[in-house]
Amino acid sequence: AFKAQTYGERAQAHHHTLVRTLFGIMEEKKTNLSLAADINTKAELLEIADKVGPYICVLKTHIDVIADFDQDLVDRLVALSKKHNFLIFEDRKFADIGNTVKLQYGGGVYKIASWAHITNCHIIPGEGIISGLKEVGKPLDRGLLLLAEMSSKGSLAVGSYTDKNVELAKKHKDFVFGFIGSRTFSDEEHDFVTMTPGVNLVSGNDSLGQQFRTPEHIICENGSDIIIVGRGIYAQEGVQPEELAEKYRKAGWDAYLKRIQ
Ligand code: 6AU
Repeated sequence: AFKAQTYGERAQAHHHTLVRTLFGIMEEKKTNLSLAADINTKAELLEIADKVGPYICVLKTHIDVIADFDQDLVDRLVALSKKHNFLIFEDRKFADIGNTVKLQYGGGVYKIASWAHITNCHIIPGEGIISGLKEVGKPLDRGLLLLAEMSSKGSLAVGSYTDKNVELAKKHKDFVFGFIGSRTFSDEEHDFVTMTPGVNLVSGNDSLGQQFRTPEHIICENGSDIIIVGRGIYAQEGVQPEELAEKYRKAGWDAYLKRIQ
């Protein structure tokens, strides 16, 4: 049912503050595109975030690959998120016990919870990882995605493990608002957001197990909500990232319009 509703309709009905904000941005900017900015210097990350900002709803970072990380980078990313109206998703993939992830999420070098609207985790340690992250993130109105599936070849996140993600998300829906996965996981009662990586305009693989599917497949057929695109946007020889971002924005949005029609 949620598959046929507009992002705007779902925003109005949603209990999670972050989802209302996210769907609102998506409607306003007509984009369900997230940039996976796997860039390794501060200057290049800021440059691409500023150029591609107008076309995306979410900027996804791997902050620990930035060689010259400093607090100024984070301050400037937050400023860009306000300038262009996008959310920041630190793709940290937490995977430890509750007490440890609390320290990793709230403190350390990166202080992720202080600037990232969204982060994600594996449920391999059990429910405590969600409870630990929630203690830090919920008071700040942050949101968590669970890795219900992965895009890589041979992923073990399938079957009953995937189902367990959905069960825990329902139990912690005051903080968990959705999943990394390839399709919708919503049912009649629960409206979850799915963000899907491994997206390219042409399907195929890279040499290290990544598997790419098209925006049409992911959004229209599978009912996912947001496409995450990295190398499709920033690694095309001779083509500007903003030009490619607009191409992916349009492909993702057209697939969404087809789905809700
Ligand atoms: O488009 P790409 O392949 O250049 O980038 C895909 C991005 C990378 C991965 O770390 C991430 O998506 N990712 C994730 C996420 C978002 O959690 C899960 C997954 O199953 N596969 C995947 O590629 O930044």
